[in-house]
Amino acid sequence: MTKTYPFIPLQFTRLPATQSLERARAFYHEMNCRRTTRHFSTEPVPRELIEYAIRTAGTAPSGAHQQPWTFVVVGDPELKRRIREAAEAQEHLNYHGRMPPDWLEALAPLGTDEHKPHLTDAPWIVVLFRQAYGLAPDGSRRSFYYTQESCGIAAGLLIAALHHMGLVTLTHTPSPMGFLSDLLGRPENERAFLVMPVGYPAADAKVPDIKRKPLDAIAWWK
Ligand code: IYR
Repeated sequence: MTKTYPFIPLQFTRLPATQSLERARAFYHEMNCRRTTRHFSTEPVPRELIEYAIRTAGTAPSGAHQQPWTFVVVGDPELKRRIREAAEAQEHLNYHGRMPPDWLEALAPLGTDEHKPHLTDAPWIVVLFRQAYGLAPDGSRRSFYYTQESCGIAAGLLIAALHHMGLVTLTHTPSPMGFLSDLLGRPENERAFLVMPVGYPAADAKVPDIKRKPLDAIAWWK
């Protein structure tokens, strides 16, 4: 017989309306300062910060609370070098034939290319793997649900946590990502989902001068 979880009282602090608004504004302004940069410093970052960011990501809601994520944190310079080499090999194929012209055109304003120095400059690379299904130690499988959505939400919380602690990251999807399972020795149920170099920005880090869509372009009230 499948048992239910015991149900316990929700821990919830009701905030006064003024404080809610104050916090809403402050959090928006903080998050609106977040930028993705491709220019990282080689300065080390304490491991404890990355641990807290991953703990925060692990608070994400997930389908049936199956928590279908694994975070592999790479700090070893030789392993980072191998990841960069394999990612650049894939990206070379992407930029020189695999990506159709309209995709290349969409990327052109951002100035991206197959060179990924951030993968060796950043002190850490966090690779998020999505567990497509559950795998017990005896090899038996169990269905997992909404794993893409769950991992997307977890990645969002990780990015917010990193920004909040004063670090920068870059969301990288060096498609196809199968090489990461080999290099990082992951089990058959895990698929690389997102590669995120994490660190401090380089002193001369640059970002494209992009604008975000205003509220009235992204929300409709009915
Ligand atoms: N994965 C490639 C290409 C790329 C695709 C998109 I969509 C981007 O927003 C940025 C890059 C790369 O990382 O260069």
